[in-house]
Amino acid sequence: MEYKVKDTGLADRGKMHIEWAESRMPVLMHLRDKFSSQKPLKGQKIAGCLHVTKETAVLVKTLVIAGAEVAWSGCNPLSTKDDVAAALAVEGFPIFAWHGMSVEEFYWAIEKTIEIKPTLTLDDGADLINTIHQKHTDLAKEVIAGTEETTTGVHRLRSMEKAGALLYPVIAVNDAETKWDFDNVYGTGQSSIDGILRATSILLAGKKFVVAGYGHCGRGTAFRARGMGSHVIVAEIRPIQALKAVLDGFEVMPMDEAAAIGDIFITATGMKDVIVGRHFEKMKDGAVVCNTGHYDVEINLDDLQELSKEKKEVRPNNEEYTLTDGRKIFVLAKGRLVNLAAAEGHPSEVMDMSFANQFLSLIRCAREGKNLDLRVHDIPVEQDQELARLKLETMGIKIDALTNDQIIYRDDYTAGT
Ligand code: RBV
Repeated sequence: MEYKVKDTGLADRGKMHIEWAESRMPVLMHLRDKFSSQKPLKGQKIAGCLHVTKETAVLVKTLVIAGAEVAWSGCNPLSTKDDVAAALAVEGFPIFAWHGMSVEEFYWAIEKTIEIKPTLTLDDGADLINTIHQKHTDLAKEVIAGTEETTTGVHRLRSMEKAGALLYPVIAVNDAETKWDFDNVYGTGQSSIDGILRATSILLAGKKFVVAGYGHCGRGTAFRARGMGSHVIVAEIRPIQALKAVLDGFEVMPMDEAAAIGDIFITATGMKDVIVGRHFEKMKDGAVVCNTGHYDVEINLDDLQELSKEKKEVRPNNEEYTLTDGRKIFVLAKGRLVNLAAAEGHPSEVMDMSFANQFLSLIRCAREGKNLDLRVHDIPVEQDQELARLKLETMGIKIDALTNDQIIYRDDYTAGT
């Protein structure tokens, strides 16, 4: 079995982290148990491209227990937890991921996973699907379907669908309510704050905290920053999202204005060039800038480099740029997602639902075989509700149910005042 990780000597620590995650992911563990004898993924070869974290390890092990053969790479050069990767390698999983890999190594790793000749693919950001579509169209014919974990990836896949470029169907796991209303909101909110704190150790209370983008991720981050006592400012381009931010009690203004005010900036937009040269020119001395969107395109670091005379790493994941006028701006995690690069990504409890959705979606693909239409599919509502029900059950929380009489009332369109 081939693999490439940083250091297999880290495996013991990785194994403990994975066990810790397993103890916090009861829904996925329940499904693992449920499908362990049935083996619905038997005969399936799954290439996966998703952050190598303790939570992902729980998913990978679950897929194999359900009968699949897997090959795995990380979906970001800075998000791999080397101890977890080591544990997976030592346990016999073909894994190609290490922290700090170059962009060339990143694509090399994806190519290694494609050697498995996948029947199913699992993406976070659509880099694996893209590689298959661009370089292995012959192999795409053999792929039954794929799944996509994140907003940016689903966006790209919908563009591919529109352009008629999609070669096999994909399930948009991101768009499940039990994914984006939890992982994207509470996961990103907590883990982004976690990343900022680990990289800076600064006090959040009293700081002007600028959040660019008020989608699920930005909203989660804004709420958690407020919870820590920051004064939160939101920058948006969409009127409805901006209005939501206003009514949620945040100050809303364009980035051109916020740039001069903020102490901490975080981008969560999925768009490129959200913070560029003219913003850096206005920023206060000591401003901290980071990103929690999928790609490292939101903060234009070339612009910052051009304005700077010196750059040095002052703490792990924290680079100080000294501008020619003497001001210092601190960039976290090289503008890559701060929550995964500087911290451990979303907490296990929330990845529990995201990855349960991944697992059930891959089982659905295997069951459907070639019957799925060639398009981007949503998660069935029943799956969403069932996962929420299971999650509540594992939390020991009971809820009400409608009586028959209430169901009749609900469906009776003649009822009035
Ligand atoms: N994400 N995974 C983790 N702990 O494994 N944390 C975050 C983890 C995923 C999350 O689902 C999001 O959609 C994606 O990373 C962004 O790349």
